[in-house]
Formats: sequence, structure tokens, C-alpha cells
Amino acid sequence: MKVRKYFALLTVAILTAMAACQSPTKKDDQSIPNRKWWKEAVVYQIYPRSFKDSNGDGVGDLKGIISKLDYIKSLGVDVIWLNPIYASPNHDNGYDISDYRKIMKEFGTMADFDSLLNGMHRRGLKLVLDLVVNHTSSDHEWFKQSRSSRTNPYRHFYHWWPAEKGKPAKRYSYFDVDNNAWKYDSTTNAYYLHYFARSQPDLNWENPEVRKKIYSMMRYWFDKGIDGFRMDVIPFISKDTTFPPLPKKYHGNFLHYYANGPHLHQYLHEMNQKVLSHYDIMTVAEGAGVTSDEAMNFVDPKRQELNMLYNFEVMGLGLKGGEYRDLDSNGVSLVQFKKIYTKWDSVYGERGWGTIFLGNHDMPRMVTRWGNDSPEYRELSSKMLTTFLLTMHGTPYYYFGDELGMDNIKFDSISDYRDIETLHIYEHIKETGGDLQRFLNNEKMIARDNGRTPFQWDTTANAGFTSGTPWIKVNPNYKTVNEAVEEKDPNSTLNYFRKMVQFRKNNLIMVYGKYELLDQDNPNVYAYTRELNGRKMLILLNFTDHQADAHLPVNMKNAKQLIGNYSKTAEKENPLSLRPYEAKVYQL
Ligand code: TEU
Ligand code: CA
Repeated sequence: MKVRKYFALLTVAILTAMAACQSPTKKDDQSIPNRKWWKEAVVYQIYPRSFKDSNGDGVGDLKGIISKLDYIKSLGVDVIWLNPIYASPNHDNGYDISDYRKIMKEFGTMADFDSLLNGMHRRGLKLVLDLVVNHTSSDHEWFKQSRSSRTNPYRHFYHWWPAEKGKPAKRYSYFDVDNNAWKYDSTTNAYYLHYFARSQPDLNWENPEVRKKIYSMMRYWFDKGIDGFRMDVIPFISKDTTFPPLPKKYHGNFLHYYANGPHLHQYLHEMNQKVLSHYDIMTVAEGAGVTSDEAMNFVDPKRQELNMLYNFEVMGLGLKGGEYRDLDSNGVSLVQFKKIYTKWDSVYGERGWGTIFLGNHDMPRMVTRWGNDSPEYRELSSKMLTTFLLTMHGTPYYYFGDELGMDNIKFDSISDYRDIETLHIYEHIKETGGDLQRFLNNEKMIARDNGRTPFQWDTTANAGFTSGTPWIKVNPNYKTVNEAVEEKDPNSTLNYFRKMVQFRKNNLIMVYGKYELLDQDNPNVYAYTRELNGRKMLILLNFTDHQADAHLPVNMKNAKQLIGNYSKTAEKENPLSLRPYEAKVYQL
């Protein structure tokens, strides 16, 4: 029954999109060099903990995902990226792995995994897993051995600094109450390195034994049939093991130092030769600390390393940062936003391939961060951002729940938070007698937990996510913002997402067409063209809550609108005048 409903809707979505798009794509198909399935794919990211709970323990699980595969298929997406599903004590929700070849107890069993993968492949969906190999959990057997004695065979699987040499040079840590990446361990009178939490010791990639073990583990998953890896903080893996004082030029920018280890590219190339190149798979590097000048070193096909990398630059927009993670009172500058995306597009002008995303499990909800989550504009601005994601050059990574227009939950109290990052910063501010309220206010906007609340399936208790008590609160707006309600409404953000995905699929120009920014100094409107084989499309996006005009050197006389987020056309139709958060795509 359900399946049929989805397919009926899917057919409607496809027909609408096809009707909206007049020109056939046949002509586009020829003469596109280097076509690849992962360039043409739309990736849908699922945070398994929060997608669907099958057994009432309040935690999403693999069986829950299996039960929703028809829904996922109905979206039109091609690839599912799952955040870590491996055995873990869950200090950082699976980013602290205690066994790479086992499934996290809360998520299910290896048999569940096999049937999930099978269910995806049967539906023509591909599966990308998270590869977390900069660090393990301190509960990993390797680390237990390593810390047990200085002569243990696993000792050099991690980075140790013997205390008799004095204190090691300062290294900053993300999730440490003292901000210190060296933790003293009395068993062997030495410090170990952890760029993230104390429970996430960094692996020693300079040790060939470590690399061998990791490559073998990667082959284990590829041999099971997975279709790729998203590589967690992969730029951080190589380290200068003399651990000198942080060089001056990296003061205030330690990330950049972490991302520039001496043998990083040697290891990525080795990984490519020993593992990746033997399978038809995709890889995407989390690009923390990588500048646009360096991105090509990861993805240039000639170098044989990885396929794609995320651009992190945009993540800092509109934030002042610092200890309190303050917001910039001027908000996000659209001119800056456009500049960053345009700069990153030019990186891949000739070779390599980019990515586009506006949200993930480390970010607040896209509509709150980049759109407008007020009742009046939540849906419109969600659709506008969806239009952006699906009309840009580069593979779109779409975060689950954004298709419903889910927004930040904005917790008032620290007791509602679950994330190690928020909790540790709070502890630190408390210990140093800082202003806790200021921090909590900022977290309403940027805390990672905002993007981790349960998926809103329907109007029943806990949004249909669980029959038990959810591990983190459900956003109370689930009574109106949910899949079941949106399923029935042809104009919902959900059905708009489906329409946009089909629009991209039906127009290869959206994948391969050259991107050009227009009207760059316009603070309200993002306007750009995509062009392929003599065909040209214009995308107009109003990022404000008021009427705004694009100023373009483009003749709109024969322009035809193909798709847009308002259901009715404006009364006085001036194509370059946009209503609040309006998004339109024209064929020129
Ligand atoms: O994130 C690493 C990272 O680069 C940080 O920017 C991270 O975004 C953090 O949220 C700072 O706000 C990856 C994972 O995506 C993240 O979920 C993990 O917590 C982290 O690595 C450690 O594995
Ligand atoms: Ca469960």
C-alpha cells in the first residue's frame, strides 16, 4: 500500500518536472567528458540515531532505516551516506569507534546491515559509510593494548609523549574541557594525543602497521559491497611526530596546521592504490582546515587520491566565534556567501569535482542558519535553499529532514543537550566563571544538536520516531511539520524537493553546465547561469524577506520559467523582480 502511494506521488512529481522542463536532454548527453555516477548523484545523509527507531529504545537503528527505504527511494536520491554505525561507546555518537568490523549494539546486527545494503541495492540506491580513521575510541582494543605498556606491540599505533621529556608542546583539542589535546596517562607515565575528546585518541598513521590494518578494514566493507566512504577529518591523519611548538603562522588557525601533515598526500595516494582504485566507489573528504588553494591536491584525478572534498569555508559565515561561539550581529552576508561558492567553483573549473551542502550533523538546520524559520517563511525559504542545492555545480549532499523544512529546536536548558561539544564548552565556561547565558543563547543558533533531533514522520507521539522515550527531544513543531502531512500536500517542501531532484536528473546541464555568477554585489539576490552545449539556464534566488530585484545584462524576452517555489505567478510578472525568498529557474 505504502509503496504504491509513494510511487503514485513519485510519478506525479516526475510528470510535473517533465512538463516543467520542455527541452529534452539528449543533446546534453553527448560530448560531456568524464561523466561519473557520483557526479550525477544526489546524496542524502542520514543520522541513523535520529531517523527511525524500530524497537522502542528511543534510538534510531538499522531496522528503522530498512522500514523507510521506500520513502527514501521516493525522494529520487541516489546515494545514502550514513553517519558511523560501528561499535562505539557513543561519547561522540559513533565518531569514537571501538570496533570497525562490528555494528553498534543500539543500531542492530551485521545481519541487519546486510539486509539494509541488500534492500538499498535492490532499489538502485547506493550506500556510503563514514570512515573515521584519524582516531579511534579509547575503548578500542588497539588503544587498550597501546596504553598498557611502553613495549606493547600496539604502543606505536597512537601518539605518545613520554613524561620524562617534559610537557609536550601545546596542541588544541575540540572536545576537551581544558582545550588540551595531550592527556596524561599514569599507567606508562606518558601523554597521548587526541585532537578531539580524551576518549578519541589519534591513530599514528606514520606507522605502516596502522595503515595496513586500516586498508584491510576498508577492503572488508568494500567486499561487502558498499559504494563509498565519507572520510572524517581525513586531512588530519599525518602528523609531524617531533611535535614542535605550533609554528607561528598557524597561531589562531591550528586547523590549517592539522590539515597539512607532512605525509598526508602520500598516504591518500597509497590508500587509493592499495584499496580505492580496485572498486567502483566514491570518496569524499571532510575538508576541515583545507583552503581552496589546496583542495585540488585531494581531488585532481591525475593524483589518484580522492573524488571530492567538502568546502568548510562557508560554515564560518555570520559567526564571530571565540569561546562563546558568538554570532555576527550583521548576520550572514550574501555577497560573501556568493563569493565563497564562486571561488570554490573556480577551483574545479578544469579538473576535479566539487560538493554543495548547507547542512549536516555538525551544523544547525539549514533553514534556520541560511533561510528564515519564522512560520511565515519557513517553507518558502526551505524551498529556495533546496533550489540552490540542486542547481549548483558539484554533487549535492542533502541532509535528512531538510526536505521537510525541519528547523532548529533551540533548547533553553543545558539539560536538553546531548552533544559532547556543547556540553564540554559549557563545562569549560562554568569552570572559568564565564557567562553561561550568553553561550546558551548562541547555541540556539549553532549547536550541533539542532540538526540531530528525530525525523518527524507523523502527528503521533514523538512524531512517530519512537514508541519509547527519544534519546533527544523531538521538535514540538512536529504536529505540522512532518512527512505524513507533507506527503498529501502537492505544494509541500517535501514534494518540492522531489520535484527539484527530478529537475536535476532531467537536465544534465544542472550537473555539468558551466556556472557563472551574475550581479555579484547584489546583497539580496543570488543570480547565476548554468550553460552546456549552447543551452543556458538562469537561476534567481531571493535570500531576503522582502521584494528584491536582480540587475542582469540578460534579455528575458524569450526566457521561459521552468520551475519555482511560488505556486502562483506574480500579478505583474517582471521576471527579474523576486518576491520574498522566491526561487526561479529560467531557460534562456
Ligand atoms: O567533524 C570534524 C570537524 O572538522 C569539526 O569541524 C566538527 O565539525 C565539529 O563539529 C566542530 O564544531 C567530524 C565529524 O563530522 C564530527 O561529527 C565529529 O564529532 C568529529 O569529526 C570527530 O570525529
Ligand atoms: Ca532502536
